Amino acid sequence: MRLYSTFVAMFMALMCAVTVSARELNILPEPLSVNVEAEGNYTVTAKTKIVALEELNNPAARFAEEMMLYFGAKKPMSIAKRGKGITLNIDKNIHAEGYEMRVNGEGINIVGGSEAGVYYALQTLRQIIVTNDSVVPYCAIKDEPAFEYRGAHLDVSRHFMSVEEVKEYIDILAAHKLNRLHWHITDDQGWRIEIKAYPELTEKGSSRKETLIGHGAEPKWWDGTPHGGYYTQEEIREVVKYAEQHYITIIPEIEMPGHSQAALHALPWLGCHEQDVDVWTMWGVTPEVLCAGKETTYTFLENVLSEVVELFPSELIHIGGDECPKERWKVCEHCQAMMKAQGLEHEEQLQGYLVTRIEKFLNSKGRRIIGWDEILEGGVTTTATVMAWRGAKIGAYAAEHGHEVVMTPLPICYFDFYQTESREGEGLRIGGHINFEKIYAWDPFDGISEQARKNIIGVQCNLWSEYLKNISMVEGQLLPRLGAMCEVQWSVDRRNEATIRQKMESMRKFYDAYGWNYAPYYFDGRK
Ligand code: TNX
Repeated sequence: MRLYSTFVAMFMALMCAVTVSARELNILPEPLSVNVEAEGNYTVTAKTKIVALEELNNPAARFAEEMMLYFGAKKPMSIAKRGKGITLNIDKNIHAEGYEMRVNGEGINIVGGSEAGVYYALQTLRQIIVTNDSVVPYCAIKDEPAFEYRGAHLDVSRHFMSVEEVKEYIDILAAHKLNRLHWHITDDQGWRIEIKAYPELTEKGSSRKETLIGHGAEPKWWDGTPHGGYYTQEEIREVVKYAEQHYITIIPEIEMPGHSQAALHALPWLGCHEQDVDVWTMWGVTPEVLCAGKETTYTFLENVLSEVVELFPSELIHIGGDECPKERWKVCEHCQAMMKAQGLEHEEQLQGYLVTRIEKFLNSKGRRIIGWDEILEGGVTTTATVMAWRGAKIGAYAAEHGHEVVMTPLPICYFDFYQTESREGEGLRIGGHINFEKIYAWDPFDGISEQARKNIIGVQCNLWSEYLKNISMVEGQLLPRLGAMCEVQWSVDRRNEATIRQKMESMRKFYDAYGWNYAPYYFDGRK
């Protein structure tokens, strides 16, 4: 009897080993290669040691914290200089954001191309642990990203998100191996960053009286509730540091010369006629824009940007540049005089003049500009990076003409859009329809010549918050679609339609473990 039960136990153990080792690891985004060389598992617990030298303390500490949340432990996993467990090292011959990970009876051995590479290996490991009940099958993984720029945007002007909420957003991006947060901190509906030279910007420009209800069809209704909020410079520094610790660069966006009504409310002299305007309580495109004729506007922008570059180490600074109606400029004596003085024939060129002048200023500070694709219309030079939003064709055009391009075309990357055809149960959203499948099937290189492809530095999804009032709603728009997006960003050529659904089912466990909100539609099979 005893012999029989021993035999059964051995047989069961063997069966388990086979099933676990042979199973798909479900890593999202898809790594470069995954090999299962031997049968067996290594189980990670709250007591497993992380073995790392001082220089890898940051990725080790991040992982230790992230695992503590999962294990529900009282203190983070311990980090030691010697011993066995999860070993971290750097090998500069590996791609800077890449890594190699080997799991066997000795433990888990990770070698990254840099700190960031080690961090991404640990993100992969975290996924396996969380979605596989702490059991890590013996395996050898090699990995590196397809795109250098893997971004998500967050609009905190239309609805303010607290420091804690932005940090949670950063956590989600990091878990999907994104490395850029495009932070939209100024717009018509609220100026959200403290600028010491102009306290009025946040004193007056950071709150609006009320917000439009619905899509604003006639008759229009407002909610009668003030909405506001801003970040002190200290808070900005805190968020930048948090992002850095998660290997995410924050690209701040200071909108100009359009989408600036909140600044115009605070400082009316920024306008062509010193209009008395409110922090906007509607959505869309306002005719109230910064005057591009007065020298005081340029001084203002330079002073603001001087503080911005002190707060954000990002080489790229986003200067907006989108949706700037020219009605005010056409009848403004200052704008017309500036056009004459600069030999400009039409107002689009005046916008080009403003963008180019600001570009030169930022260059003098050692930074480069990125702007929405309208900046092409004003005749900007190829030193500017273009964020293609009005369509992939514009991105292709910019790439063919020598600009570095971030692809974020509206029909694929606007995560504020509805997620299902029927829109049933979704709540009010801005419009459109983008489901998981559409993003997953997208080829960001479509229509771009072989030689211009190198100019596509990356891909980004955008979270405009007109209809997203808090981080939970933002998350419901971001997840699970970010699952599709991150595979385009990190593993564009390695995507596999046959396995993605199973991977996302596995990711769902991960989202649940960290308490992140996600939309049910993809999982329910609703398109
Ligand atoms: C267009 S994309 C805008 C934003 C809106 C968004 C809504 C872009 C450069 N401008 O101001 O929030 O559409 O989807």
